[in-house]
Amino acid sequence: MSRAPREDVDDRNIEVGHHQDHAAGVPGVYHALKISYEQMGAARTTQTLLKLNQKKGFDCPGCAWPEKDHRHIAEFCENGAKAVAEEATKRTVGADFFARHSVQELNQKSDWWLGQQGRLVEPMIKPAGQDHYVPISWDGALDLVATELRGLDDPDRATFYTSGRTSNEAAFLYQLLVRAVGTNNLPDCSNMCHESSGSALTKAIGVGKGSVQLDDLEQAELIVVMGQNPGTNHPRMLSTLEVAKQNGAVIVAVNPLPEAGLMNFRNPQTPKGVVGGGTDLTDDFLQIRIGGDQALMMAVAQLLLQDDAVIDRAFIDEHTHGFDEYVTNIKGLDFAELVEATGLTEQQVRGLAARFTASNKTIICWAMGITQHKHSVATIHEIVNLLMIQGNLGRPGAGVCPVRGHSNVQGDRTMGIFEKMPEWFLDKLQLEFGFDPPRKHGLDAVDSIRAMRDGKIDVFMAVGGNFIRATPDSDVTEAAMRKCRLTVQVSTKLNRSHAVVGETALILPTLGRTDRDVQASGEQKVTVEDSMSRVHASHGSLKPPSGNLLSEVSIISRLAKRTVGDKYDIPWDEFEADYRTIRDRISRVVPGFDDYENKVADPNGFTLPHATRSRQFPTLTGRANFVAGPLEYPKIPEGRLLLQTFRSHDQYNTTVYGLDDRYRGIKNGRRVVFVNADDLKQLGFQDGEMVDLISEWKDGVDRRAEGFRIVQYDTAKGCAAAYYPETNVLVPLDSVADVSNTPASKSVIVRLEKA
Ligand SMILES: Nc1nc2c(c(=O)[nH]1)N[C@H]1C(S)=C(S)[C@@H](COP(=O)(O)OP(=O)(O)OC[C@H]3O[C@@H](n4cnc5c(=O)[nH]c(N)nc54)[C@H](O)[C@@H]3O)O[C@H]1N2
Ligand SMILES: Nc1nc2c(c(=O)[nH]1)N[C@H]1C(S)=C(S)[C@@H](COP(=O)(O)OP(=O)(O)OC[C@H]3O[C@@H](n4cnc5c(=O)[nH]c(N)nc54)[C@H](O)[C@@H]3O)O[C@H]1N2
Ligand SMILES: [Mo]
Repeated sequence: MSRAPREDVDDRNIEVGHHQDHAAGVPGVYHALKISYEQMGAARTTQTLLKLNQKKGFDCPGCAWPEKDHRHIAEFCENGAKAVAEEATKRTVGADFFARHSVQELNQKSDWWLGQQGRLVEPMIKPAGQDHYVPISWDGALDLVATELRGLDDPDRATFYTSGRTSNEAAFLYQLLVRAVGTNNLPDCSNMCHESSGSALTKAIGVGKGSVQLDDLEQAELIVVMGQNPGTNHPRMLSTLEVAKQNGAVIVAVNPLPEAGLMNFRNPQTPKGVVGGGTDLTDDFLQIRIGGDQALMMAVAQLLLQDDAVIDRAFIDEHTHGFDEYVTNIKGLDFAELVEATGLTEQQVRGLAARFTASNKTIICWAMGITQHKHSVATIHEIVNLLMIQGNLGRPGAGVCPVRGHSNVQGDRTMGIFEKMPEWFLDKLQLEFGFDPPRKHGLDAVDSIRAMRDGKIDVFMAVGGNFIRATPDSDVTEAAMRKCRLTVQVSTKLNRSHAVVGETALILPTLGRTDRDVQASGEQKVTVEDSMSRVHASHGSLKPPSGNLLSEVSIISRLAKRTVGDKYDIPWDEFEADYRTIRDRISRVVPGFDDYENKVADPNGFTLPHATRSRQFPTLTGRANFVAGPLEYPKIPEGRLLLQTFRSHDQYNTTVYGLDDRYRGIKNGRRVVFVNADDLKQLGFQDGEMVDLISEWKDGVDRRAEGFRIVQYDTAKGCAAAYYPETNVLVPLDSVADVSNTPASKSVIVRLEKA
C-alpha cells in the first residue's frame, strides 16, 4: 500500500498561501490555547499549561530543549501546548471503539484520524486469526507475553523498541528486563534520529552528547544552526537565540529553506514580541543544497587553515590527535568542487569563513537536516574538526550542540537503551544484579526490520512510539511486522502500529507524562535528561483518563517478574512500589548519578558530567580526534530531485495534530511537495499540479507515493521537500547512513510523474 487511503482527509481542499518570515508571537499563543480547549476543556487547560515545565510540574513531552533555572510563569510554546493537549485530551478509545472498527478498517484511516480518537484506556488483544481487538485483563495480557518470551528458542528472536518519552526509571527497568531475557535487541527512535551524532561524537570526543549548556549559547559570539527548524521543533530554543543575539552573537542559518523561526522571532513572553516586529535572529542565511554541509565545513576549514593566526595551536598540540593528516586531507580538496557541492556562492562560503575567523567562541547546533544522510557521520566529523581548528571545545561559549528530539531520548540512552552498550556498562549490571548480561551486540531499528522480514523474529515489543510509521520503506516494514507471532505495543494513544501487527497483538495502555502516578508507597515522580545533560524530576498531576491504566514502570516490572522472576533475584515488586528503589540502583550502575535521589529533589535537577567541558577526551586515543575522510555529497541525476522528508508545524513526528503548516502557508492538507521555481520550469511542471513521487534506488524498485500537490517554494535548487510519515514509503530500507545505520530520510532521489 503506497498511499494511506484517506476518506477522512480530502486533499483537494489544500490551500496554499504565503510562507511566513517569522515565528510565534500572539498567533502562536492563540493556536496553542485553541487546540488545548478543544482537547481538554477550559479547566484542564489552565491546570496543565500552568504546570508545564515548572519546578514541581511535569516535563514537557514535546522536545528536549532545556529549561532556564528561573522560568517565566508561562514557559510553554505553541507546540509544547499541543503536545500536552494531545496527551491530556479527554477523548478516549475503549472496547466499544474496537468493537466498531476492525483492525483492517483502522489501517485505512489517516494518521491524523487515528491520533484524534483519544487516549487508550484498557488492555486489548487481537487474537490470532481475528480482525478485531477485544478486552483482556492485565494478568492475562502479561502472562501471554511472558509465556511467549519464555518459550523462545533463542532470546535473540525477540526485539524491544523504545521511543524517547520513556522516563529514566522505566528505561532502566526495560533494558534490565531485556538483558535478563538474554538479548541486546534494543532498537530505539534514536537509531532514526541522532544516532549519526552519537557515533561521530563518541569517536571524535569520547562522549556521544552535546557539550554546551544554555549559558554557553548565551555568551557565544557565533552560533551556526544547521539542518534544524527550531521555530517548529524546538520553539523554546528561539528564546535562547534571542538572548544570544542581544548579547551580540552572530547567528548563521544553514538550511535549504528559509524557515520562519530562524529568520525572525516574535517572543510572546516579551512586550516587543507581542506588539513589535520581533527579533531578526539570522544574520546570514545560507541556502545550502541538501547534503552539502560536509563540503561547506571542509571549504571553511580550507580557508581557515590558510591563516596560522586563526589556528589554536596550543589546544591542538595538547588535546588532539590526527591534525596533520586532517590538514593534508583538507588542503588536497578542490575548493571549486567544495563550493559547487554546497550550492552556495563562493562569496557566501568566504563570508562564513570570515564569521569563524572573527569569533572567539563558536557553537554549531544541528538536527535532522544533518543526521539523516548517507554521509552524516562524516559530516559531523567535519563539524567537530572545524570547531577544533580554533579550539572551540571545552571552553565557555563554544562547543557542539546536537539538538535532541524526544523529551527523554538522551536519558533513555544513558540508562542503557542501546543495542551496543559498552562492556563497562554490562559489567556494572552484572555486579549489581548478579547475572551475566549478553555481550553480543543486538539489532537496531533497521536491522530489526531486516530480521523480521527474514523470519528471524517471533516477538516485537515497543514501549512507546509508532514503529510502523517512523521507520522507512513502509511496504517492506509492514510486511515484516506481519510475520511476527506476537506484537506488543505499550502506548498512550492509538496509531498505525496498532493496525499493522503480528498474528496476535496486544495494546497495553499506559500513563503519560502528565498523569498522576500512584503506587503502593504513594505518589511517584520520574526523572528525565534534556538535550544538555541536565537531569530533573517530572511530576504528573492530572487524573488519568481511566482507572485501568498502568504506568510503564508497573507494566515492565510485572512483565519482568513473570518472565525472569524465578531466574534472578531482582526485586521487581519493590521497584514498582517505590521508584526511589530504582533510582538507587541507577545511582550504582550509571556514572554521574551518585546521590541521585537527593540531587533530583532540587527542582533545578543536576547536570551530568561531560568530559569535554574540562577538556578530557575519553576516546580510544585519549585525545580529541580529527577524523579525515573523502568529500561526499549526493549526486542528483538529470531530471530528478533530491527529496527531504520533514515535519510540518502541525505534527509531532508521526502524530499529526492538524492539517495546517502555518509557517509554510499550507492549510487543510499534507500531501504537498515543495519545489523550487527553476526546477519546476526545467522539469515542465507547474505550481498546483498533482504528481506522484517515485523514488529511485539501486535495487531498481520504484517506490511510489501518490497524489501530491506541487507547491512552488523557496527551496534550494534541485531540492524538494515533503512531509513524513506520508513519504516514508519512498525511503529504501537499505538507504542508510554509513556507520550509524540511520535511514537517509533527508536524501531521497525522486522523479515526479503527473498523477
Ligand atoms: N512540534 C514538534 N516538535 C518536535 C518534533 C515534531 O515532530 N514536532 N519532533 C522532535 C524530534 S524526535 C526531533 S528529532 C526534532 C526534529 O527537529 P528538526 O531536525 O528541526 O526536524 P525536521 O522537520 O526533520 O527538520 C529538518 C530541517 O533540516 C533542514 N534540512 C534538510 N536537509 C538538509 C541538509 O541537507 N542540510 C541542511 N543544512 N539542512 C537540511 C530542513 O529544511 C529542516 O529545516 O524535533 C523534536 N521536536
Ligand atoms: N521519513 C522520516 N522518517 C523519520 C524521521 C524523518 O525526519 N523523516 N524522523 C525520525 C525521528 S527523528 C524519530 S525520533 C522517529 C520517531 O519515532 P517514534 O518515537 O516511534 O514516533 P512518535 O510519533 O514520536 O510516537 C508517537 C506515539 O508514541 C506513543 N506515546 C506518546 N507518549 C507516550 C508515553 O509517554 N508512553 C508510551 N508508552 N507511549 C507514548 C503514542 O501512542 C503515540 O502515538 O521517527 C523517525 N522517522
Ligand atoms: Mo527524533
